[in-house]
Amino acid sequence: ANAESARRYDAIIVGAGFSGLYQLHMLRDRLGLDVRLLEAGEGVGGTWHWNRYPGARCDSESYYYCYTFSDELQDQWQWSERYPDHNEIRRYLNHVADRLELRSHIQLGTKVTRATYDEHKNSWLISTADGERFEARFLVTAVGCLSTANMPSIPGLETFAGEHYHTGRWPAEGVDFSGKRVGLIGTGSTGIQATPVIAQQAGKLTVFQRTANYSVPARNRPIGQGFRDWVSANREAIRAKARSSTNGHPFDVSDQSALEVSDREREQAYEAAWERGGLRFRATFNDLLTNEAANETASQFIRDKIRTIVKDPATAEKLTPRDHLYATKRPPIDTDYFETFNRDNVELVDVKATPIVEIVPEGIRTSDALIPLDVIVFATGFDALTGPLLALNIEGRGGLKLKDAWAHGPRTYLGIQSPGFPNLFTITGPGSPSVLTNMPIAIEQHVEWITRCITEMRNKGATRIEPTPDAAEKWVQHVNEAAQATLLPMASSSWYLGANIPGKPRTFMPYAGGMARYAKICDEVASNGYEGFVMN
Ligand code: NA7
Repeated sequence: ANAESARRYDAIIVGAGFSGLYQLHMLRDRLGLDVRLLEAGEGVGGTWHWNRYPGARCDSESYYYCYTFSDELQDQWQWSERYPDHNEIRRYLNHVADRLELRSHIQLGTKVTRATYDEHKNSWLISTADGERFEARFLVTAVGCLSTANMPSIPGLETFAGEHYHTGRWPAEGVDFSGKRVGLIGTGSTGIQATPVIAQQAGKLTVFQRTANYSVPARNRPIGQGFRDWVSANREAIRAKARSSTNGHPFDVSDQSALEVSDREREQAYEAAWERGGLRFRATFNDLLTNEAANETASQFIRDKIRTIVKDPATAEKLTPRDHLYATKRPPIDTDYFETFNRDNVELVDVKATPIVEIVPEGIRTSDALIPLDVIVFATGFDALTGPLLALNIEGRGGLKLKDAWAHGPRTYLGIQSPGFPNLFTITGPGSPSVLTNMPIAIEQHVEWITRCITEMRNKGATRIEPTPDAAEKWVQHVNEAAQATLLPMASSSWYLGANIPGKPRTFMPYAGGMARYAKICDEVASNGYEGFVMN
C-alpha cells in the first residue's frame, strides 16, 4: 500500500469514549477542522463499551461523572442512581453522540494498528486492521488508561473445557452463570464489584485472591428529585470545586490530621464516612495519603470492619490486607463484598498460600487442590496507561518507536506529548493525573488544553509542536517527586507502578500532584508561549 491511497484529514482521533467524543466535538465544531474518529469497538462508550461484567459500575458519583462543558447537555440528562452502572453510562455517551451529532464523523469497528510520523510531509500515517489508511496533521489518542486487558499466562488455559472471560472484554449478550461453578481471579475494583453479583447467580463461586484489598461500602441508591434539584441549582459550584480539587471530585477534604484528634473523634469520623460510603472515605482526614501513621488508623479501621462482617475467622483473616496501606493502590468501593463471603456457595482461595499451578480441562489446579469449574472470570486488570498507547505501534521522527522511547518508563511532557513524536497528543497520557482523578474532569481539561494549543498554532501559522527532551526530562522528574511526596509508591504491587505486568518498567506513571495544581501548570505553560515545547 502507498500513502497516495490514504484519506486525508486535519486530525485523526483514536477512541470514542469520554475523551474522543469531546475532542471530536471541539476540533470539528469549535475549530472547524476536518476530523475523523476511529474506534475499534462496534459502538461508542470507550471503556464502558467493553466493561459490561456483572456489577460494572462507576466509583465516581453520577452527578459529577459526566461532561460539564455544556449546560444544555446537563439539562437533557437525568441519572437514576448515585453511582451509574455501565448500561446507564453507555446510554449517556450514546445520547451525547446523538445530541452533538457526532456519529457521521465516527468510524466504528476500526482498529488502528500502526501510526507513523512522516517528517517530510509533517503528517501522521495511520493504518487499520482492515488495511485502511489515513493521513492527518494531528493525531490525538483518546484510548483510555485501563483498556488493554491483562491476561495472565497461566499454563493450560487453552485446555480448559469451560468458558472463560476477561471482565474488560465482556460479551455484549452477557454470560449466564445460573447453577454454574464459577472461578473468579482477581480482587481489584473489578473483582470486588463482580463477586457479590456473580455469587447471587452462580451455583458455586470460588474467588482466587492474590492480594487482599481494602474496600469501603459504596452505599449506592436511587437518586431522588430533591437531589437532582440541588445539583441543578449548584452546578457551577460543583464544577468549580471538582476542578480545584486534588482528585477531580467535588467534595471537601477534611482540614484535620488523623493524628490531631482524639481516638474517639477519629473513630466517629471513620464510622460516619463508612456509613456515607464511597471514595470520599479517603477525605476523612487530610493526611491519609501522606502520613503513614495517619493512614494506618484508616487501614486498621477497615481491617476491623472486615473482621466484624466476615463470620468465618479463617476467611476474615485471609481477606484482611496487611501488605499495603489503604488507598495506596486504587481503593475499591463495594456493595456487599465482604458480606458475600458469608454465603454458603462462596469460597476464597488465597493464591499466595496455595498458588495456581495450572488450568486443566476440569478447572483450576492450585498447589493443594483441583477446583472444578464451568466458567473462569479473569478480573485481572489492565496493562495500565502505557499499554493502550504502545498497542498503536506508534513511530515518530526518524523511525523512533514509542516502545523504545519508553523502554525505561513513559517520558512525556505534561502527559500530553512526548519528544520525538510531533503533533501527537495523548489525552490522559502517563504523567497526567488521569487515573488518580474523576476521569471526565481530567479529560475536559486535557481536551480543552489541546484545543487551545491547536487554535494558537493556527493563529501563529505554526504546523508542528513537540516538547524538548529537556522539558520531558524535568517533567518525568517532577512526576516522580510528586509521587514520592505521597504514600502511593509504597504499594509495591500496584498498577500505578506497572507492577502487575511481568517485565514492565517499574515507574510511578500518573501525576500525583493533584488535578488543580496540574491544570495550573498546564495553563501557565500555554500562557508562557508553550514553554518547553518547540512550535513552528
Ligand atoms: P486491578 O486493580 O489491577 O486488579 C486486578 C486483580 O487481579 C488484582 O487483585 C491482582 O492481584 C489480580 N491478579 C492479576 N494477575 C493475577 C494472577 N496472575 N494471578 C492472580 N491474581 C492476579 O484491576 P481491576 O480491573 O480490578 O481495576 C482496574 C481499574 O479499573 C480500577 O482500579 C478502577 O480505576 C477501574 P494483585 O493485587 O496484583 O496481587
